[in-house]
Amino acid sequence: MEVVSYVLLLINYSNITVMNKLVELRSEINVMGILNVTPDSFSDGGRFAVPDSALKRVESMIEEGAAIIDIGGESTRPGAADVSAEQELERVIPVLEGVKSRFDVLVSVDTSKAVVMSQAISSGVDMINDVRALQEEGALQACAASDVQVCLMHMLGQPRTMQKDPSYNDVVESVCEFFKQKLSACEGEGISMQRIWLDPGFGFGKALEHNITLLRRLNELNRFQLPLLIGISRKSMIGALLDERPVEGRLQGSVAAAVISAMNGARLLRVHDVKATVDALRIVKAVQEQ
Ligand code: 9MG
Repeated sequence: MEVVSYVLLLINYSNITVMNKLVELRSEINVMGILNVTPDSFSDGGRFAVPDSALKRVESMIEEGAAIIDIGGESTRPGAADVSAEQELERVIPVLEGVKSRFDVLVSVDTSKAVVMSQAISSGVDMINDVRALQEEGALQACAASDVQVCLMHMLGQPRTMQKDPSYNDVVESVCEFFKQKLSACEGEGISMQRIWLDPGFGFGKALEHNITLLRRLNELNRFQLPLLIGISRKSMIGALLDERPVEGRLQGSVAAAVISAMNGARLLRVHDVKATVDALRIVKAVQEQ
């Protein structure tokens, strides 16, 4: 076989493999492993800012069963400072390219900036995970010009101020109304619904009672018939429910919240503790499949 045909065959094969993985990602319950590449990351102390150690962390998350790795270069914890696009690009792109060249795994990039989205798309990202739901300038267009998956997350306000007394009449209905508007913006830009994920944004402009209500009524978000991505791992809500437990002691609470989410329809759990969550979700799947 000619070299050119052989290369084309390989490219087609790898596209089919990625497509199969995406179909599986949208239809089964899976785990997304978190890889923060921010110096001020709240849960890993910034240990993974250097690409080499980041790659080791990715390898172990894959071995533990993560279906997708979420790389983030902007801290979105409450009160976090803004980062420039240049800083974000410097942090995220080498890690994304390193992961894509070494591992056969889906990768998402957690960003709100159009320029970072576009660069990540050129570097082979599979999903854009945007906590600002494509509201920043150029973000809708950057995603529309690609075929990557897109996660639209609900947030009230901005990370710097979002936890200052958030208030809702009905948090579930507010989140649904927000999704309606963002889905219509996506449709208007030509982003197909087959690429969209929804995320209620636990801890993003929500008091403890709002987070509990969202978890209890999560199944109401299934009205959009789109896969739900849930990020609840080690969040302050878990700490608050465990007598202000610090981040290191939130494993069991986080796994319990992941199980509740999966029982209520979540398809993708964004977590720090991959193995424990994967094990717990195997129990959920066995019960759901019977
Ligand atoms: C980046 N990031 C931090 N928390 C998150 C959450 O709850 N959901 C999503 N999609 N991304 C998050």
